[in-house]
Amino acid sequence: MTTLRLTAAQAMVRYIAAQMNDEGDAFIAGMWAIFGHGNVAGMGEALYHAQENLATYRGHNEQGMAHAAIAYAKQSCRKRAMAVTSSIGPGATNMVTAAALAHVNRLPVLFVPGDVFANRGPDPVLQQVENFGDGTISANDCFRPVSRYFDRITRPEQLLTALPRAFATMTDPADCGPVTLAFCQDVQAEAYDWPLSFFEPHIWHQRRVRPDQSELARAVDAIKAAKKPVIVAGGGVHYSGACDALQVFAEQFAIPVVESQAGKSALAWDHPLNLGPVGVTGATPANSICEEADLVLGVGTRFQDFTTGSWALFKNPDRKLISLNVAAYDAVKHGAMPVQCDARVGLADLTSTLGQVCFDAPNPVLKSDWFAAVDPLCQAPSEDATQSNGLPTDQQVIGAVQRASGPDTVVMCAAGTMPGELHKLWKAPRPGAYHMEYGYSCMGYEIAGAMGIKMAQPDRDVVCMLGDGSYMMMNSELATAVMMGIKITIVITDNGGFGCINRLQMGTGGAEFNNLLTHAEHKVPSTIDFVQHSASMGASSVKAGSIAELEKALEQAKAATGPFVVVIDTDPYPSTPDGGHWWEVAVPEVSQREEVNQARADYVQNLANRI
Ligand SMILES: Cc1ncc(C[n+]2csc(CCOP(=O)(O)OP(=O)(O)O)c2C)c(N)n1
Ligand SMILES: [Mg+2]
Repeated sequence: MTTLRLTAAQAMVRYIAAQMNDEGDAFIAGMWAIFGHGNVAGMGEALYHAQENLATYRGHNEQGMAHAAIAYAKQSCRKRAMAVTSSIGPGATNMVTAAALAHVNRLPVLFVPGDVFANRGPDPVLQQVENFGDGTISANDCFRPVSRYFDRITRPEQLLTALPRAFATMTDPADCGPVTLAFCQDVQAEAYDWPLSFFEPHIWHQRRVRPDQSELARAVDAIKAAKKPVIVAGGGVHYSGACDALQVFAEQFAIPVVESQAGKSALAWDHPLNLGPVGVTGATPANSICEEADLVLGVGTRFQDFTTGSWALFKNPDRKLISLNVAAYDAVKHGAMPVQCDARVGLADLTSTLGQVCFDAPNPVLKSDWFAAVDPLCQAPSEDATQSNGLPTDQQVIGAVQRASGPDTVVMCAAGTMPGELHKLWKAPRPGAYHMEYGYSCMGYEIAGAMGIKMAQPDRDVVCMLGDGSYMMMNSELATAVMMGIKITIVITDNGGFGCINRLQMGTGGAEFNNLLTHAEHKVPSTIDFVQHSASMGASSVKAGSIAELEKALEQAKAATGPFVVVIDTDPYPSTPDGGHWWEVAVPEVSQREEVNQARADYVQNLANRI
């Protein structure tokens, strides 16, 4: 056996660089790294010598780097991913939130946190979390519940099995998610004689699981027996590359399609069968169809509460549920009839097996009425129109961004007011035009995520919609984007705090408290200047005092070569009232506040709709 003597870190890097997808690209497009104790000597040295085959990117915060990696994978429809390495201790645990984000959204990312000495000689080392009762525990055990595959590398040769398992997990459509290889720092530096064959290029083909024939037959019978079916398109439609197959299927049988946050843009917004956003942040066309549907066919959706209106949306008492999903876990949720398979092949099989059935196409008035109601909300206010407090609304901001966008624009977001408003209002012309991290809805995903999207698809314009709260939560990757020359447009809507949670608080009968900055126990009023703050990191930054100025700024942004930030003050109170379905948020059973008691009564009443 021909062998090559390398350290374990050198071997890991060499192996990673040799893993390909079935489109001829390296599966791991690069490794984000912040070095410190526990990875600088081992991984750092290995990455330095491997730069031609595996790029290293330096960020400013481990969580932010991981967000960029995850957004890269999501925008690449999981065809490509990135790795992130950190020092031991705080560098590592900074990535745990991002690991959870990737886990919830079923997105691949390779985490390589440094770990304590396997030989335990110098214990306790700097940043070591000592467990009094278990010598095998380190800070990295926090990754276990948020990793699809976890291993601690305590001997070099463990990589011979751990790395293939890691890639098998990241490239498996059902198991796909974050992988953590906690890498003991002494082991990183240790040499071993590796079989040369370990480093040969390896292609990971996308597995397209065909449906079991009897599951398919049962689903076909159920669809044939239905009168009012509806398709709920989830993120799996995108990850499987099934948008065209979905369109063919929907058109052949005239079945309406509704879209979850992750599914949005599967069909063009103006396709007659695309009834648009569904659920809590959904619109009237989709939600009214879903309320009456006697058959709900979920495709690549994990049916989270925002999609199902906390399971109160699909309220037809005769309603059947089919879940076409590559993961068994999702395929059987809520008593669904499972069709466990890849979305693309499953939809194609359904199309060819269903025969001649055809349903009544949805009434186009549903959509025209909806747009007649909400389009005016997105229009620029006329010069003399004054808002209740003189501030533009988030809907008007969305309208301005939409008007400045082209077919290749990707709008992205994760938390705050904007995800709900964009789900309802954004008109996505084609797959990939809408990138929403709404599985974990993690504040702070946005700027780093926008950077990852642009790295995945440099030819598309990326617009990051960002609340002032999310900006304050995590903005340091803006400096990274500046330094890497990554052109993204960031629209900061400054409504003086946590606007959406303030509204949720009011909606559940609560007093306005501790969400907007004006309602917090602060001694000095906020004077945060987002323009100066972002400019100090090197971004081009402007303030827009009105929607008209925002429109001008968005034009200016087109000529920018790096990040371009537009800050606009918005009204924290309005949100689009129409369309959205009830969301279950537990309201206190006992309160001194009459509004809370009333909200509790409404809550109990709404609970009765859940089936
Ligand atoms: C890391 C994290 N912490 C807390 C939350 C809960 N949360 C969701 S939205 C939000 C407020 C967002 O404020 P901002 O970004 O300003 O958006 P706005 O609603 O004001 O438009 C909070 C606190 C979260 N989603 N993520
Ligand atoms: Mg805000």
